[in-house]
Amino acid sequence: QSECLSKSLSKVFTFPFASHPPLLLTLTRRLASAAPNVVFSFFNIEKSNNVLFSNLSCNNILRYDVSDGIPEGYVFKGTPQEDVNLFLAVAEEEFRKGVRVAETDTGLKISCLVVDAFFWFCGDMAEEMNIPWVAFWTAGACSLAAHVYTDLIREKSAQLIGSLGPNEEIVDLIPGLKAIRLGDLPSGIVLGNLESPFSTMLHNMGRTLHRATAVPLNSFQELDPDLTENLSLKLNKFLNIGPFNLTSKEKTALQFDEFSCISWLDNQKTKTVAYICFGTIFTPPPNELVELAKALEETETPFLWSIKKDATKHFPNGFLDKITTNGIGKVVAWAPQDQVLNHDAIGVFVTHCGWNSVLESVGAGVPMICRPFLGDQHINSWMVERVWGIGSIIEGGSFTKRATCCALEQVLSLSKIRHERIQALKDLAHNAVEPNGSSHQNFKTLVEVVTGATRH
Ligand code: U2F
Repeated sequence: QSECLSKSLSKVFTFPFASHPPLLLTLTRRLASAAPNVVFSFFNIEKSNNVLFSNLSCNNILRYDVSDGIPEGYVFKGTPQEDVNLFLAVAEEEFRKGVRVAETDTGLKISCLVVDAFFWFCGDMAEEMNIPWVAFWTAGACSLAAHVYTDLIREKSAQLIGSLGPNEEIVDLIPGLKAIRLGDLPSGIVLGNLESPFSTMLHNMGRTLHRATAVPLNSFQELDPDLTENLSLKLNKFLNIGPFNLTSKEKTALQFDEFSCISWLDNQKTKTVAYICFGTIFTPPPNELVELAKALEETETPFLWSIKKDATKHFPNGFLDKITTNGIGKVVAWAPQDQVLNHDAIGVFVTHCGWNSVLESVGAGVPMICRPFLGDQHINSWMVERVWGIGSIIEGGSFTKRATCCALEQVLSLSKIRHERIQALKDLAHNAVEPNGSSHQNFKTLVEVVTGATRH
């Protein structure tokens, strides 16, 4: 009983897709170790929890499974984001149920909600319970700003649509960002389906987030000083607490080297290898896989390619045999990406610009060739090429042999200016997580919110 009195309970809700669950769990682990008196109940769908908790034991983190919203016997129709939409339809109800379950299980009263920022409805839940709402944004300040300012962007761009194409730059469309192209905004803001469940969720999030007690994100403030300054005025406790790949060095399930990538890299020359990976959900269309493979052959670039096994059937005939014989490339179903990027042999990262990939590349000082697909990936790519100057977006927006050869040659023969920019950002990222660094200090503020040391 006395132990219970000194304890409190925080509830963590994760968006159960892509890299969101491991990131939310990393945040939870950091908080659980900084606040040993707080019990964290971690809510996620069963399939994802099975992976996350396979080799994790932590006294003050309790695992809870929620429904994925897939009705029994459901046959998938193959519509876009079908699994996500099914989950979103039940998410609020599942999480509300979860509050009661966690309180009954532990005998503790919930004192804080730590949730993926997507779940804007948690603002109401926190208000009803009179507890802090910590809304964690898993990506960068640039995409968050696009969602926070969606109404303003729609208003400003209303007259421009039709007269301006998706590739023309617009100045001052997003406060804190000098320029952007409409085509680089996350879809569902101005272009694409504005009414889909996903777009609606993000729009609601952007409108509600100012009510959150704290908005931490996986980034570091020195990367985006203007956006940080702007969003700090708009949101309560806007806290850059990353990059997580630098703050949390414990080996996660992501970091196992099942396919011996590191020993293969050990035999390659410094800064010569292209590492290719498009994150946890996307694979480029078959024709682009062929073009990319041909460009690697043409330029004789050594490469390590992480790609789902199923997709390798789209490679040009004989491609896999040839690279096995001449040893110029290695194709794997999974690579310990952060370790790979930090290997001396890596000269360039060919990426979809998912936020974690961008941060891992920045932290390792590796330039990028960007081939974004959706969501925040276009705006991240814009930042990489045009704002930070540490990579190139593939010309024409998709892999062709010609554009890919040019990009590989250009990025691998790194210019002095680009090299200096990359090194400078890498240093800033590493400094931010030092004990006196901005991210470290911001994390302390977050711990105060979660432990109740700061009233909301
Ligand atoms: C969604 O992004 P993804 O999960 O597709 O991509 P990333 O944010 O880049 O995260 C991929 C993570 O998986 C790791 C890699 C990253 O930490 O190191 N990984 C690996 O270790 N080995 C592999 O072979 C493959 C991947 C979304 F699509 C993006 O638009 C968002 O920016 C992102 C964050 O919200 O979530």
